[in-house]
Amino acid sequence: MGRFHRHDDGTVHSHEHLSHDDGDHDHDHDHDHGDHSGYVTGSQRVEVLEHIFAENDTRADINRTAFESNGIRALNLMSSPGSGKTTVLAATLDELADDLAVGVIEGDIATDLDAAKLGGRGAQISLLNTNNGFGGECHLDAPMVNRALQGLDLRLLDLVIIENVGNLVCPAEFDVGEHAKAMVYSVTEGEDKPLKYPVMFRSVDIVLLNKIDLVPHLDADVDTYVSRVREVNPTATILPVSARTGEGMAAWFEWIRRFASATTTAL
Ligand SMILES: Nc1nc2c(ncn2[C@@H]2O[C@H](COP(=O)(O)OP(=O)(O)OP(=O)(O)O)[C@@H](O)[C@H]2O)c(=O)[nH]1
Ligand SMILES: [Mg+2]
Repeated sequence: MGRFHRHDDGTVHSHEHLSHDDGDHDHDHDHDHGDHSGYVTGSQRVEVLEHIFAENDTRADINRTAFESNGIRALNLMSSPGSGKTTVLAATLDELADDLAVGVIEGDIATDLDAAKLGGRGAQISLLNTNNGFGGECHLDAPMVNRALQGLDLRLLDLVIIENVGNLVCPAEFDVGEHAKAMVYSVTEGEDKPLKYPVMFRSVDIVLLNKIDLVPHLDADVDTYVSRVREVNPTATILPVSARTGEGMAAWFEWIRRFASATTTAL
């Protein structure tokens, strides 16, 4: 059976990986723009989707229990490819190294490039390549994170940060057992993105508006970016930052310390 997930335009995106134990399989990127789904009725398709998300959510609860029974807070960090997740993470690990035991689940379709960049900064790193038994998925789901937890010694950790696969749509649809969702949105992406791809922007607790060091070189206005995020998410914390220069990063470090020390999901 295929795995489907919802896109904001209502189309359904299928993958062949409901079972994660069936080895490598093809990544089916057919988008269902008409009824080529093989389902007899729309309600049949809805039932399948509900089943798939219910299965994910059950596994997410297992992950959350694993975090909480070890006193860990978990953050799901998402963005388009290249917005700056790894650069933000590297600075964050350096900042927190003396006070908090941090674990990173590094989700990428392929390579250990990001995991290597984060090594040597005092954190435990567990790499999960989705093209290694997970069909090259464009997001992490709860079973994948569950697998990656085996690469961390949870008893020693205070905080786990999950760097999701770079993708502006799919990762937001899957609860992986985190306590909060964060996203990096860079000024090079264009100010229209919250309106065009609202699902992730709506889902997050905090948006890091990254690469503000580039504003003088772009036809970009930080206030417009902030107000576009606000249009789709009135409550998220929005922090303009440059992971490159460090500008604005103190506010992020303060946020993540507060998040890590919270004992409930209240931020
Ligand atoms: N000028 C500037 N460049 C940045 C900043 N943050 C990240 N970059 C650069 O942007 C590029 C992508 O950064 P990454 O941190 O790899 O982005 P990512 O979101 O982890 O990328 P994927 O994991 O591939 O999705 C790299 O060349 C970074 O050096 C920033 O604040 N300013
Ligand atoms: Mg990265």
